[in-house]
Amino acid sequence: GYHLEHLKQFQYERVLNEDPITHALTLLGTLPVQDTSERAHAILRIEKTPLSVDSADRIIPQFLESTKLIEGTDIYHWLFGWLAKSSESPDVKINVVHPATEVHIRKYSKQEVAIVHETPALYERIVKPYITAFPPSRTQWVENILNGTSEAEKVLFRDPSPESGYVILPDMKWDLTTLSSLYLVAIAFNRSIRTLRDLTKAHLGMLTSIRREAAKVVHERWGLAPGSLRMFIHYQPSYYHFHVHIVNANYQGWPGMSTGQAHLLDDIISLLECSSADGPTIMQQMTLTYALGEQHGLYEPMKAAQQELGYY
Ligand code: M7G
Repeated sequence: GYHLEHLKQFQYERVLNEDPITHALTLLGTLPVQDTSERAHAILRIEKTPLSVDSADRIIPQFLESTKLIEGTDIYHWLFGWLAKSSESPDVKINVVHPATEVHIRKYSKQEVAIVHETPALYERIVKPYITAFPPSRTQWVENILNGTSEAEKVLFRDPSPESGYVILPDMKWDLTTLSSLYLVAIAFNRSIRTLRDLTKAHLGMLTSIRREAAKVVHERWGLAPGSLRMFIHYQPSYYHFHVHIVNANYQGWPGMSTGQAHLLDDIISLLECSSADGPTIMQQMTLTYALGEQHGLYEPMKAAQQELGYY
């Protein structure tokens, strides 16, 4: 497991990314591979945890060990503070990817993006072969969740139908506590849907069920009212196994919520409803426009194709 003794063997190589907004640092290094004498690349994303509302009344009297005045004037003062060691809330949340592949390292690296246009023809020629080339091992974590070998006790809803079923569980981005930044994910059992380009009217039942059950589960568990969820689908996603992001609508801080990448589940449902019963759906006929990071595997071929098509 990824306990302290294992993490302490991390050998630091370099910083992949820093994010002052989310107070996060992403590091690349190596960790020993279990039961071998080898080391493999490890990505550690270390993020300072939010201060919890539950401890608001104790922050000053009990949590703060020391302070240092930075500056002050008139009625205004700003100071550094050190939390007491005894504080019961964790200081950081650490996400570990190990062994990390080259694709992971590229995904977590700071990078510039470019807007590209993906016509249906470019989808067929460039994107589809790219998706198909991923080894199944890339979505092993999804298989583990679906067959119940990992995160089983975290599952909030399960419909086991192979065609239209799915599970809803907390996303690994979430700390499982801070309701204001709630983040769940719904993962389909149907393995044939790689992206929203594969969705058809036959999937409407599954999509509306996800919309309904997600709202129900957050109401029952956390008392969140109708309308408190923003549900969306990524294009491009990182993992080509169909899933829906389920996020507290009042929180905007998560990455991956920008225009072009996040498509509202409700809009996707509506686009399918507006599509003709036979023939390609609207999403299969559309040019999809989105930002690609320069480290993304599609960046070079898509950029070259933009020139051919006269977009650049
Ligand atoms: P995506 O749109 O394919 O990629 O979403 P993104 O990571 O660029 O957003 C995949 C979603 O699944 C993300 O929100 C991840 O945080 C989440 N996720 C990824 N993994 C490997 C796991 C996991 O092992 N468990 C859980 N619960 N969520 C994961």
